[in-house]
Amino acid sequence: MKITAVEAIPFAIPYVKPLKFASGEVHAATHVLVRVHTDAGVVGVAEAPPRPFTYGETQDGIIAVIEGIFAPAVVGLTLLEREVVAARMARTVGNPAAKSAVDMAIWDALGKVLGLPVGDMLGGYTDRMRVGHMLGFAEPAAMVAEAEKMVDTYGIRTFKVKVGRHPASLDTAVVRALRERFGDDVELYVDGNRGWTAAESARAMREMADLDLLFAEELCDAADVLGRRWLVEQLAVPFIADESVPTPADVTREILGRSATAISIKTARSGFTTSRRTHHLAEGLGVPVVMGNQIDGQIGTACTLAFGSAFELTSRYAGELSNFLDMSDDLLTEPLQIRDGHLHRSTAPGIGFEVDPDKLEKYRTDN
Ligand code: MUC
Ligand code: MG
Repeated sequence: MKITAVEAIPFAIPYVKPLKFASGEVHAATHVLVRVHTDAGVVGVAEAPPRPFTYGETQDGIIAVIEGIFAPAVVGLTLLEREVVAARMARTVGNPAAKSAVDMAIWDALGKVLGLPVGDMLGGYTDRMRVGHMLGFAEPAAMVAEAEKMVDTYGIRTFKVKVGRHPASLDTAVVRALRERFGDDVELYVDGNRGWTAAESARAMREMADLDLLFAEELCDAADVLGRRWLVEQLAVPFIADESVPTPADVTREILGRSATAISIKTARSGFTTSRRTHHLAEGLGVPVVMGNQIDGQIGTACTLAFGSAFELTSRYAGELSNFLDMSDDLLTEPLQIRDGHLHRSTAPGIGFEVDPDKLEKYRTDN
């Protein structure tokens, strides 16, 4: 069960439709495939999505830190020594997506060696999650049309609407158009990716007060400590901390500081080992959790699904599990299938997916 090598392979898969939001845009999945090899012959796999606009990581940087620091630190450890892996990687500041992919690939390998699905190893609460879809910036009519397609084709009925533009009426018009089109048939929430000030956020939320929003997420900069607390105090809906809570300590600070009242857990930035800590903390603090999307491909989505379905708290709300639909292709032998608004997790050992070697050959960018 010993780790013998860790590979970091860059690949790029274009998006059919780029995702645009207040802090950036994504036109291609320029991710890193991480493979953890073991002396049992089993290989664990996960992917790391670089998000320079959120965590400062780049594709080259992820490869460099894995090859130069994390691989030498974990080779020789067993798959059961996940806390030792976490402690050794924690000696390096930052690099959340790189650390998470190494962690999840180790869990994948462990599940494969034991013949158990990782979702069951983590908690086994349910075998499925409700799917929520993230609507990126576009004209109101195009965003409504995309939501219609998601309802009709996949049965998705929860939408996170990207906001944070100027003027804010561009965004409030979209949310209003969605509510008018679908009535009470859909759940709607908004994510500002820090695009507005606290005052702009408060004004926009007042404009949308009659639209029955489920949550508001990271509308303004958490560094504006008093402004954000002032905003959160006046909201009638839970305020999700996302970019501001990559670590459990950040969750404690935001919740106890009353500048957030819910959190997003993203396995792409906290893997399984740290996400588990974050989940237990959220449970203890009594705050709602939404399983977020780091603009993941299908591998990342399978990871989110494995973790989100493992606990009651993480599967209570729809998880953001559908943005891979915007990609032109992916790496899996069997694509994830959203049916009736749900994704079911695989019962196969490990996280439950297989990489197609021909697809990897086609999309890897290091050959
Ligand atoms: C999200 O929830 O914010 C966009 C930027 C990022 O870091 O994640 C995505 C989705
Ligand atoms: Mg967000």
